[in-house]
Amino acid sequence: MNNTDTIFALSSGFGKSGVGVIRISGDNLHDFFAKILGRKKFDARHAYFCNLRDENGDLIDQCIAIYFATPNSFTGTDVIEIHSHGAPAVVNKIFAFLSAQNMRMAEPGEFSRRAFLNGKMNLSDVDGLAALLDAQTDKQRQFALKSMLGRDSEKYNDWREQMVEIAAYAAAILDYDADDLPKNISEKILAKTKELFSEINTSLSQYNISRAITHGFNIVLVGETNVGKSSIFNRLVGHNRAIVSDIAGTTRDVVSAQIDIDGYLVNLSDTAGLRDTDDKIEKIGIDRTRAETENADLILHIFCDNTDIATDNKTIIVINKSDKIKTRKNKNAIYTSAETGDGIDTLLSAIREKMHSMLDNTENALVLNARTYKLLTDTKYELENAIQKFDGNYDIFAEHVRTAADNIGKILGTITANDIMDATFSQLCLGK
Ligand SMILES: Nc1nc2c(ncn2[C@@H]2O[C@H](COP(=O)(O)OP(=O)(O)OP(=O)(O)O)[C@@H](O)[C@H]2O)c(=O)[nH]1
Ligand SMILES: [Mg+2]
Repeated sequence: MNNTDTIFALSSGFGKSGVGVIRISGDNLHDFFAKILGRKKFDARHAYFCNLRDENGDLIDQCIAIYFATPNSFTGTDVIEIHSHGAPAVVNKIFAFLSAQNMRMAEPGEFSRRAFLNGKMNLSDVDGLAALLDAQTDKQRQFALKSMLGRDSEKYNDWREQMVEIAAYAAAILDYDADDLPKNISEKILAKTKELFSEINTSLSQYNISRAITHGFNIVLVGETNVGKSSIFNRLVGHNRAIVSDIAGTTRDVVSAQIDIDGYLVNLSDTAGLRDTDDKIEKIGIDRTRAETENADLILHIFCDNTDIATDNKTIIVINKSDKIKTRKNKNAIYTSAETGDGIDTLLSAIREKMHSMLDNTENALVLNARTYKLLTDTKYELENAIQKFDGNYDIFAEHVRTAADNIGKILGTITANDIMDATFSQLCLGK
């Protein structure tokens, strides 16, 4: 991948659409823009009407074209946006024209990569952008947008700066007289490290929240065969997605559907009924049920009699076929009838309550993915080591905190070990 090539891609969705937006990024696009516009003078960030013509002068399409001059563009390079009609034939013709101009099709994520290399975004912002582009529901949009606009990187930068400062003071304790340093500096840096450790620990504990918002809140229906799991599943999804029959063991595989509840993405899974069986396929299905249960944020345990079993916070006990039950003895269960619709609203309210109690008021949760979670976990362990193994040796303490800061730097994609070293004394005021 060459970062100085001129690259292009369709930035809008491919397919029949009113407008297609083709983005071009390169080092000097000024003359090319003048050529397609047929005028020498133009302003950057100004929309121009353009009769886009191929090499033979034949009209390709009537477009709007905008020129963004480096560094004031998404990628930091020169950028041109061509807004053509969205028909695939038009877009393909423009692609052929651009290829003939010594430009090439961008690789996936190459525009963002340039934005990162040109300092327009750090890796954490890029993670936020990726989450935003994936957003299907309103809550996902809100969550990702904050991250993309730098809320997460602000927090990472703040943590990192504090760690650099702590490491610098720890190193200074070795090299300077106590009189030259702020009062009680050793206690202060230890306390500060403990504070950071606890903040990072809290953020890590919110990983599940981040996962549930970005990838969906997992709800799994489990229970014995024939209790009506698939029937309830269909009620919740709103159509007959899963097969229902009075034959025990109808559902053998996991059947999933995504629904939007109050702006949250919900992954709802119907599973194979639990029973002792010799059937090879059914057994595999039952194993899958168990695996789904492990990944569940909420389990709907379905029965069809007045069962009274203990439950945990992650489970809602549902007693189905209420149309056949005379007395409702279980006060902790929700009685439903997938047949008549009785109790389905109550069940939905209970689901909502569980979901909101896990996911609401988590404005401060970081958008964590596997990469950032791993690096943040490493950071936590470095701080933990700094605190727990501290025996008056500030050298080792500083080293742990520096490594912790390095890990945060890796999250942002902005740091090398030298960076920390350089920062150590230059940015500090040692009290004199
Ligand atoms: N009377 C009554 N029958 C129901 C109700 N819900 C489901 N049934 C019937 O119970 C039978 C089993 O329903 P399913 O939804 O297939 O049950 P399941 O738990 O998914 O069963 P498996 O997939 O075999 O584990 C079907 O004949 C349904 O029509 C209900 O609320 N009342
Ligand atoms: Mg079923």
